[in-house]
Amino acid sequence: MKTALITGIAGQDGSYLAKLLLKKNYKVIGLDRRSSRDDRWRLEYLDIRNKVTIEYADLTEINSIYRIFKKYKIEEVYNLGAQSFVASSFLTPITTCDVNALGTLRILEVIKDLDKSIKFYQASSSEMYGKVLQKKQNEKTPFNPISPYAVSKLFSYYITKNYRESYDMFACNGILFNHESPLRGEEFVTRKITTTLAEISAGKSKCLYLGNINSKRDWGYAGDYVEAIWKILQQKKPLDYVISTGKTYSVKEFVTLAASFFGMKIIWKGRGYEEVGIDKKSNRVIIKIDKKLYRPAEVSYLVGDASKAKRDLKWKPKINLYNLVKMMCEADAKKYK
Ligand code: NAP
Ligand code: F7E
Repeated sequence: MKTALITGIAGQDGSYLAKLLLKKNYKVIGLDRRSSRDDRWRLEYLDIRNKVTIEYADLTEINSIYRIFKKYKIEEVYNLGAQSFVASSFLTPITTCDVNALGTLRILEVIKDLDKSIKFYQASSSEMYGKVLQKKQNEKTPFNPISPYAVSKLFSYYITKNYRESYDMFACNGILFNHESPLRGEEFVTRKITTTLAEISAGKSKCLYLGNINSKRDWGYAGDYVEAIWKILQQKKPLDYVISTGKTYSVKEFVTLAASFFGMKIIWKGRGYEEVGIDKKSNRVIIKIDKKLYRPAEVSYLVGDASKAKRDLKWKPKINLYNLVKMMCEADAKKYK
């Protein structure tokens, strides 16, 4: 039985990955920070709350990380813990970098010090491409980050590569494009859309306020993406991989599709901040723009080329956007049945 450590186990990817590793007969240790709220709802949702071992620690405190590595014979580390919300990174850039950038370095230092044979996975992000310099982004596309979040992730990307090359460590980056699920945090746009439309449909809310609805993203399903994460650490050589679907859609297209699962047909009228979405059946404005939701710098277009993952990992996504949105809408609608 292998032992794996997942940082950020209470998050979306941490929970799905824990479920996958348990299925593969791993002993799963989860690094989680103490919270005054019970934030283990995702582990409960997947029915694995009592099957994983939780250790309290914080990525900003190296001693707490050391303690876990000394206590268990860890063989694989999946570093998923992060301040992962891009919009917040403009408000708390220093904390974001402490957790996302230095947090990675702290783990790498502990591994280098204690046992260099431990395999390490870093959760890198398509946000690193930022204002894109190539139409479809792959492992060779130059990075051009435009948020504190993206800059913090770029530090981690390079420090992971640097420890691999300098100290012969099995350290890899997965450059994952956006991936969603019913377990996605409600602050991210996809889940904000599906939860608010469920509320509107149940008469609990009147309007969905959004920022830049023309932004385009390559959205996949988190359950598919954690399979790729695991596969990256099972390869013979430590390498970096782009994980994506290869298709891109605007936020507006996501809203229109999600609304259809609630029996609504959206007609878009107006432009810019004045644009609204009207539900044709009720003839009510149910989507409005709130300019406060725009970011100081906006990544307007992302689409990944995961050919290398397809070739080496034999990985491809199973769930397309239609089925992903359907799954999320059905899960959120259940609350009101
Ligand atoms: P998530 O749901 O926000 O989970 C992140 C987890 O990290 C949370 O459980 C959070 O704990 C924990 N965390 C935050 N600060 C910490 C600290 N100081 N010490 C220890 N843990 C801390 O994010 P996700 O969607 O699962 O993403 C997983 C990873 O992949 C993140 O690194 C993210 O940046 C990266 N990524 C995500 C995507 C995507 O589309 N989902 C794409 C590319 C890369 P709390 O619950 O206490 O806040
Ligand atoms: O925004 C636009 C917003 O916050 C997507 C993280 O997992 O993926 C995620 O980062 C787009 C942006 O995700 C609202 O401006 C419009 O263009 O869902 P999001 P993200 O910023 O792409 C990457 C790969 C990560 O690594 C991150 O950890 O949607 N948008 N209106 C809005 N976004 C939000 N959140 N809320 C709105 O009202």
